Amino acid sequence: MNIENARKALEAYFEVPPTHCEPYGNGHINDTFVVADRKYILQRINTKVFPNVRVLMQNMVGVTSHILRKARANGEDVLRSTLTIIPTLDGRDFYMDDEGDCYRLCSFIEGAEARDRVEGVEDFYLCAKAFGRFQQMLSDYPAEELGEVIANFHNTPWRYENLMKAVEADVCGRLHEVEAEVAFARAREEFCHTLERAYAEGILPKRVTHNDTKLNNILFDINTSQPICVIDLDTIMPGYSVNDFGDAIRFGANTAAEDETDLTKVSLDLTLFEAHAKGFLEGCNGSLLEGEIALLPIGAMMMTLECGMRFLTDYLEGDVYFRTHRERHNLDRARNQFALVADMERKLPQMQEIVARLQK
Ligand code: ADP
Ligand code: GN1
Ligand code: MG
Repeated sequence: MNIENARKALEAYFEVPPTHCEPYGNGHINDTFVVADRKYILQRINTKVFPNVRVLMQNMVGVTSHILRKARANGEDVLRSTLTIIPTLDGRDFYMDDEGDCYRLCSFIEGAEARDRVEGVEDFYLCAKAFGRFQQMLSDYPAEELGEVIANFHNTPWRYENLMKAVEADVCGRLHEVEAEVAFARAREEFCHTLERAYAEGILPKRVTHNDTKLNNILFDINTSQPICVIDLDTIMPGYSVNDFGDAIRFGANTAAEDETDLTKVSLDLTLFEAHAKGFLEGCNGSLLEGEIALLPIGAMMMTLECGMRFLTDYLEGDVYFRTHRERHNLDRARNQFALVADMERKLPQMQEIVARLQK
C-alpha cells in the first residue's frame, strides 16, 4: 500500500489535509486507510479489479442514497446506517491522481467494527438478518440503473472455464503443485451449472444483490454487538439471493479461517448455518420464492466452490488478483475452500432439512 500517494490524494478533499493516514482493515481488494484519528476512511479503488470506477461510484451513490431515504423514513441513525461518500473539493465522488489511481473518501462509522470471526451464534443470526434486510431494502431499486461493474462476477460456469484456461496456460509453472485441486474442480463441472439452469427454468430470479457478503463487510456496534451497516458496496449488481446467502456461509460458518492450512480444522458449522438461514429468511421478510429458498444450501456450496476456483486460478496466474500475505497464500485458501465444499457435500441432507424446517 502506497501511503505517500494516499496522503497526497487527501489534498483533493481538504483545504488543510489531515496528517494522520494509516492502512486499515483486512480486505483483499482495495487499499483502505483510516484518516484523521478515525474520522474518515480513504480507499484506493483497485482499478485492475474495477476498471470502470465511474460506473462503480454511480452504483454506490445510487444505492447509498436509496438506503439513506429508507433509513430516514424508518427513523434510523442515518449517519451509521449506510456509507456516506464525501465529495472532493471540486464536487466529484472520487479522485483520480496523475498515475491514474482512483480514491474515494467516506465517513468513518463511529463506534463500530468489522469482524473476521463471529463471536457467537446470535451474532451470526443478526448478521444474516442485516444482509437479508439489505436485500429487502434494495428489492425496489431499479436494477436497470446499475452498471455491471464486473462481468460474470458470480457466473460459476464462467469461473470454471477461467480456471481451465489458467490450467492450460500454466504461466507460472505451478500446475504440477495443484493437480489434486484441479481434479477436484473438474469432478464438479456439472454442478457449476446448477444455478444457471434454475435461472433458465424460472425457478431462480435475478435480484439486486450485494455479491460479497462476507462477515467483515458488515459493521457491528462495539457496545451492543448489533450489526448496523452493510459496507463494501462495490459489487452490487443483479445476482442470485442464494449466492448472497451462500457467500456469508462460506466465510462465516467455516469452523476455520478462510486461509487456515490445517484442513482438519475446516468444516461447516451446522448450528451457524441454521442461525444464518433463519436470520436471512427473516431479513428478506417473505420476499424469496419457495424454489429459491430450497436452493439456499446449493448457494452455500456454489459460492465455496467458486471462491476456491477463483483462488486456485489466481495462484496459477501468479497472484495477480487477491492480496496475498505469504507464499502460496492463494493455494492455501483454495485448499481450504475445497475442504469446506467436501464437508458441505457430506452435510447437504442436513442443510436441506434445516431449510425445509425453517420454511414451514
Ligand atoms: P475491500 O473491498 O478491500 O474488502 P472494504 O470496503 O470491505 O474493502 O473495506 C475494508 C475494511 O475497512 C472493512 O472490512 C472495514 O473493517 C473497514 N471499513 C471500510 N469502510 C469503513 C467505514 N466507512 N467505517 C469504518 N470502517 C470501514
Ligand atoms: C474479496 O473485497 P473483499 O476482501 O471483501 C472478493 C470476494 C471474495 C473474497 C474472498 C471484488 O472480497 O469476491 O469472495 O475476497 N471481492 C472481489 O475472501 O473480488
Ligand atoms: Mg471487504
